[in-house]
Amino acid sequence: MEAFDQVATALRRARGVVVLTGAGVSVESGLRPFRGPDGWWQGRDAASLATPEAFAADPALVSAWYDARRLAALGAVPNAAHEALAQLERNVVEAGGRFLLLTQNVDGLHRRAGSERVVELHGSLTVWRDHRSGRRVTPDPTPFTAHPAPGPDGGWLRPDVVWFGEVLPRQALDAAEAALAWCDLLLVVGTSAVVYPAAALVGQAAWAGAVTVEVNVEATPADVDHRLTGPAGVVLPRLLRAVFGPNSGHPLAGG
Ligand code: BV8
Repeated sequence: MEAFDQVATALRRARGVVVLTGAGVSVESGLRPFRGPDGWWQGRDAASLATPEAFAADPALVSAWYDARRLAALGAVPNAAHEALAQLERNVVEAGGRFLLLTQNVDGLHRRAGSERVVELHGSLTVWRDHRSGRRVTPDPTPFTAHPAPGPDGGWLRPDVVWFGEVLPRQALDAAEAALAWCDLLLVVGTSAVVYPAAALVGQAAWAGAVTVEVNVEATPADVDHRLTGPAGVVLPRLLRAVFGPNSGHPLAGG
């Protein structure tokens, strides 16, 4: 039986579904990933922009870069992959199952697509905080007039994201680890699976007995049971139609 049918069978039987997503799921919404020919890290070192040290060294540069990404994310629209994952959540929960979406993405598109059970492992671009007091604010959807922008308590505004060298929010990690206890199917969608501790969740799920499936345009280092190769915006709606019937795939998706 080919991989697609094996995954469809596993999803049909699943009572606990966890999804781990990365930047690849937002590529079809026009947002750049990090790696690869069109990635943000192409010709640039992540440490030069996505670390507390980079912000301390050049807050104007880092603030401007994140503000540009914030505006791009606010201007983007969820694609068929986001929509399919929101539909999958509804289908699994309506059937009495459990569901959780763990995302490394900071673009907010999963929630805008209607996903509810979402954990943002690496924070959000749409929320910023005073780098001294930590007080959070949600800036208006217009470009900052100054970089860095003044915070509410005399500090500078920084994005409420997890930079390299910073620990993930305890709540997010706890929610992810708790879900692995009931997860019997893990979908790993659009991530290069090289950044930790998020990437370690794949092995932890497998170790806990879950079937692990990667949906990606190419194979990654993730050690999974099945690989479905193709754009998430095509593969996921097709998988939903195969498992939940013709009306459950997203009308936008071809095929
Ligand atoms: C920490 C937010 C405690 C900010 C991000 C263990 C081993 C080795 C290193 C470490 C380790 N533990 C900790 C580290 C250090 C570090 C790390 O993992 N380094 C890596 C580079 C080796 N981790 C940390 O620093 C973490 N903090 O551990 O704190 C600590 C501290 C110090 C030392 C020890 C412990 C914090 C990590 C979080 C950093 N913040 N983002 C921002 O957005 O700017 S990471 C960022 O990159 C993303 O959020 C994501 O997590 C990560 C990877 O990106 P992806 O989302 O996977 O995107 P990428 O472009 O790489 O890949 C896209 C994929 O999609 C590709 O596979 C492509 O083929 C595919 N694709 C493309 N189009 C499509 C598609 N797939 C389907 N459909 C398509 N259409």
